[in-house]
Amino acid sequence: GNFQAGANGRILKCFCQCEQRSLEQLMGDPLRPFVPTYYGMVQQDGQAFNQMEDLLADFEAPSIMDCKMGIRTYLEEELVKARERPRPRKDMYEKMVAVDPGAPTPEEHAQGAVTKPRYMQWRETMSSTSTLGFRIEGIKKADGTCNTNFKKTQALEQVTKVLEDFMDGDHRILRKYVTRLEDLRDTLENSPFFETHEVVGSSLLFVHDHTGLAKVWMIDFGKTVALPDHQTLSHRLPWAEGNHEDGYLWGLDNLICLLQGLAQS
Ligand code: 4IP
Ligand code: MN
Repeated sequence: GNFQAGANGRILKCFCQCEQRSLEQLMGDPLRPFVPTYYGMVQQDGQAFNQMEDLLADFEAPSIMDCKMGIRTYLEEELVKARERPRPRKDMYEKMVAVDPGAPTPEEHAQGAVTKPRYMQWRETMSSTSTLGFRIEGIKKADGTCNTNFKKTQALEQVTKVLEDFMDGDHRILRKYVTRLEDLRDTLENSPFFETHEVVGSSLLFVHDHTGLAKVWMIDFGKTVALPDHQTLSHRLPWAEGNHEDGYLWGLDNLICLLQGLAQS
């Protein structure tokens, strides 16, 4: 996989230059408390890794959820590349057909392949990415159960149910998550890094345990890129090709709103 065991309290993740650049800058940004501490690049068995804090270290039998943030899950440059030189992907066609055999066009069926942006956009519209600006990617609960079968979890009611189930109706945990996300939003709105970067394919990692510890971090910066000079983002405006908007804060607003609603029920 992407990970390897690291030293105590640290993990090793397959090296990615883009991720390294982002993590290094984030260590000097107000967002630092919401990001795994970065310990630099290391080599092991001839392979390069980014070494970072193991966010699960302080938990006892943690329950974990990964939410992918934003309205767009691929970079604008991938769209340009696919237009200039389309690279049909058989693997993505197969992933598509496995979920919905009717999804590919007759032409795509004949090719047995789809382009990456086509696949990514289809995933966005099948899930809550397009409608809510975030989607649930996976959950691993303290009891050992694992679920990554959320490709078609789109409706607000479905998403709400999954979130409720993740917290087993524990309002103490829920309130801690809401507070943490509100703090994160305040920090994002005042972060020089966030203002000047397009944050695509990044997730929020939710972790809690039976002791009542509950935290959220930003993870996965492999597609977090600096904007062309002096450009800044609102992270709330709709995306149109060329404006680089990622919908990150729009999604976070929706997520917070949903959880606040649950906290009051
Ligand atoms: C995956 O699709 C995810 O979107 C990956 O994003 C993406 O990696 C993969 O693209 C794509 O196949 P499924 O989740 O539907 O399987 P992430 O890494 O954020 O989970 P990229 O490379 O875009 O980060 P390919 O091109 O790596 O296959
Ligand atoms: Mn991810």
